[in-house]
Amino acid sequence: MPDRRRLVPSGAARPTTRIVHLGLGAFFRAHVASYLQDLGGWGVIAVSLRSPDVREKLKPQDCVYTAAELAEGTIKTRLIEVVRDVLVAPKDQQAVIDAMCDPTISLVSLTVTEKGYCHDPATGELNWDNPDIVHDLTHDLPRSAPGFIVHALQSRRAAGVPPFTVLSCDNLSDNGALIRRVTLAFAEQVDPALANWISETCAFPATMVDRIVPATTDVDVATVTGLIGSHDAAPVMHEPFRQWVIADCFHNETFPPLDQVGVQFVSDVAPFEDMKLRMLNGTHSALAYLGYLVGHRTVAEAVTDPLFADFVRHLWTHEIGPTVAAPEGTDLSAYAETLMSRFANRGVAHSLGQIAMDGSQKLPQRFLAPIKERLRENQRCDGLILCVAAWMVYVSGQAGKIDVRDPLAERLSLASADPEKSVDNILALREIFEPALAEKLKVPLNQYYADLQQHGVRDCIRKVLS
Ligand code: CS2
Repeated sequence: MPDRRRLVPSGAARPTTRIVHLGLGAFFRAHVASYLQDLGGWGVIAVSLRSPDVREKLKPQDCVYTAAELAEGTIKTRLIEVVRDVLVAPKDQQAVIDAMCDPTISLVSLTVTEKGYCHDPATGELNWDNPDIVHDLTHDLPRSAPGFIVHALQSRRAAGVPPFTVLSCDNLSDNGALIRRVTLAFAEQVDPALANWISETCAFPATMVDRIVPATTDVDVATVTGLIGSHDAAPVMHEPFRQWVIADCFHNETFPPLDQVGVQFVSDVAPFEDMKLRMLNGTHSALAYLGYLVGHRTVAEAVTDPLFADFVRHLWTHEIGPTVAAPEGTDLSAYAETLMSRFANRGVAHSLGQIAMDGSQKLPQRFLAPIKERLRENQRCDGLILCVAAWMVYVSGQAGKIDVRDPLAERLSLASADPEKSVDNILALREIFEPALAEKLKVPLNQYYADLQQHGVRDCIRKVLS
């Protein structure tokens, strides 16, 4: 864009760095950073754990970028200036550790997606065979999120610096307990005394985060550039809604007073998290697999298809809703209707392919946990089982027609190579399915898998609704 001036900071004072954030995706920049921008005073060193792309775009514009709020027919832009520096972990490992060890850093937050926890999704335990964990246990400088956290805490302890708080902001059940568990397991291997110190002194509050943030496209870059009159190489697009609920386990100056900007500090995050993870993320994944197979490409497109809207409402009312112990005072059907209008927002082009990614890491908390509860109580959950079958069809890749992105993609493709045995082979993947649940799902999943191929998605949905 040689004819456009590059985006520059506004000139307002920038906040001092007090947070290191791992995982520089669009979600962090549209959610966590937007709250910090409202709050003021808390700057962030953002770390990309993999690709240097965003750094290359952000650094020339001094790490500022536009957050564009997408309502139907209108776009509101806002400059976000809380990111003070960007590091790329594979290249700047020591710099990342140094930043995390700086005594002025009191918080390390994470949006590294489900697979970034290097855990076994079926059990929630650290996966010792994860290649990043194998690497981190045999090298001085880490590359995984748990590896960076443990190395940095080890250096802080050695230097007599108190630990930072670790704040997981990913869509995982009991995310605080999960990051605590994988951190302690890793630390135990490095030095049991370190694990002990972490266990006694370091806080890992649970959180629930919510904002729909589609991946930024080239068209978005051009649109934002047109709106703001200068070239922003790294804008983020997001819906108007946002919510952040954090477990209230600290009352001191080491944690940003986010309650001043609408974040809820609560004693128990679980009801918020269960509700959001199952109602929102669960039906997102339902739409992703079933919708994709009939040719829909965005969430808004899928829910304006009446059969899909009915199916999502069926899941909320009859299968998922009954498993959710909503937070006190929450009307679950009103929550569901708000979700429907958020999904239907045509301003947000939220691609089903984006949501379908990493299904092996998402299935347990989105589909399998509610299925387990429904089966235990002898209640129907055929809609949810259909969603799992649709995921199985999706990950079979349909002879190269679907670009399956998943850390287990290779094993999923091998498992589904023989159409007669696909379901049983996929059910045998212990990282995803516990043996007892796999056994219970064998018959209905084989049935739905065959029905999906023979009669198609629409017939199967009609069968569930009938
Ligand atoms: C989505 C989430 O990609 C996905 O799996 O379900 O990113 C979803 O948009 C957010 O959790 C909404 O808060």
